[in-house]
Amino acid sequence: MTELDSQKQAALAAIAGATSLEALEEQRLAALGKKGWVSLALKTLGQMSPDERSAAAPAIQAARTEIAEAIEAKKAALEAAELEAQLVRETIDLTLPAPAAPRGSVHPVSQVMDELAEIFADLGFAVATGPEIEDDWHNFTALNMDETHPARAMHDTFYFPDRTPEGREILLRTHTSPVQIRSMIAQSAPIRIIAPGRVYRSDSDATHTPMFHQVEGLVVDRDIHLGHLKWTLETFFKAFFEREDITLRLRPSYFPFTEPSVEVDVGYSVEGNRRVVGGHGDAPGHAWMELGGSGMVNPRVLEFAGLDPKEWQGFAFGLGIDRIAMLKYGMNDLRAFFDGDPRWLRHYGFSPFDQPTLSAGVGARA
Ligand code: FA5
Repeated sequence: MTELDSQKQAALAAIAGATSLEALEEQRLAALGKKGWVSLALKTLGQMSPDERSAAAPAIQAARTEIAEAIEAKKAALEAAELEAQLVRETIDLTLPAPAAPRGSVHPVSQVMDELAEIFADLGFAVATGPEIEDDWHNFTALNMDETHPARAMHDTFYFPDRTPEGREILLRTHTSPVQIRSMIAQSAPIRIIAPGRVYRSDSDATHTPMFHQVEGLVVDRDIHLGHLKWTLETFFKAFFEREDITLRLRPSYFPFTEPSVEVDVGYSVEGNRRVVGGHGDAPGHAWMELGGSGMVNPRVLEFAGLDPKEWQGFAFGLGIDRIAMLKYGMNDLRAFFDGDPRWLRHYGFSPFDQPTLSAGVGARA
């Protein structure tokens, strides 16, 4: 056996015996590294005569190839073994109960916004939105409340110190009614929209909060009358409260932007300490509860929005979303809606997986 042969046999044996990638790398350097014996043997070829070289070179080249292949094969085997060992080490015990992952829930207000958007969509209404930071022209003036109108004082308004470039006062909208104006200006008539969203008034007790939610409704078309308003609200409430015995009472009222104006009351009774909607408010054990305002759009408002009142009529309504949520789902104190107490949310929240939800669309844009 030549010296080269015995060196090769020794190297192949060491490679076969390597138990780690590090040990294998040592063997690679010892043979094929710059100062490895294969590299040194290759260097000796330079000093040989051509005849000697062609006699010696094939054996050295063959030894280099054989050792390189042996190293590659061993490397693959060691890596596979390492992976196998890792898989054994990191086995997951699927019989263990998984730790409970905290899961959020849909806020009742978002849920109710989804529900009413779906019901009104069935009646042909689109969802419209407007800014929560409004100017006093959209919030008051175009709704027939000029600067000196006493009705402005009925809304406890949060004003900003600045004005718009046109000199209008900037405020947090006190109702969703400015969306009526924006929709009429943007899309002209006919119109059939609802506008759910946040509104702000400086007000706080068990049934009033400084931020609350309303849903505006607006229909503008030809030959629209109060009967359409009553049918629309009645149909909506029957679908929303999932009861056929919903009784509405339209009570004469006053809003500068509707004429005539009617307050919308619904009959209810008290079961335990819960108010349950349904039945005639004048029946024994029943009473009426106000849910919102409504009426025929004042012709002056149509004019402000650029529509000809001789050609177009409309009805509008504004309902308190938080109030109808309390009624449907049995909460007593409105303030808890906005305390952010996770226990309240766990109790009254809805699973987003139980039914499809639009809240990302409606709530986030409003
Ligand atoms: C309005 O805001 C009118 N824009 C409604 C309207 C629209 C009338 C279109 C005619 C045509 P009002 O201030 O009454 O009206 O408020 C409407 C409803 O919002 C109330 O019936 C009540 O359900 C709710 N609401 C009013 N203030 C609060 C409050 N601070 N907290 C919670 N809900 C409130």
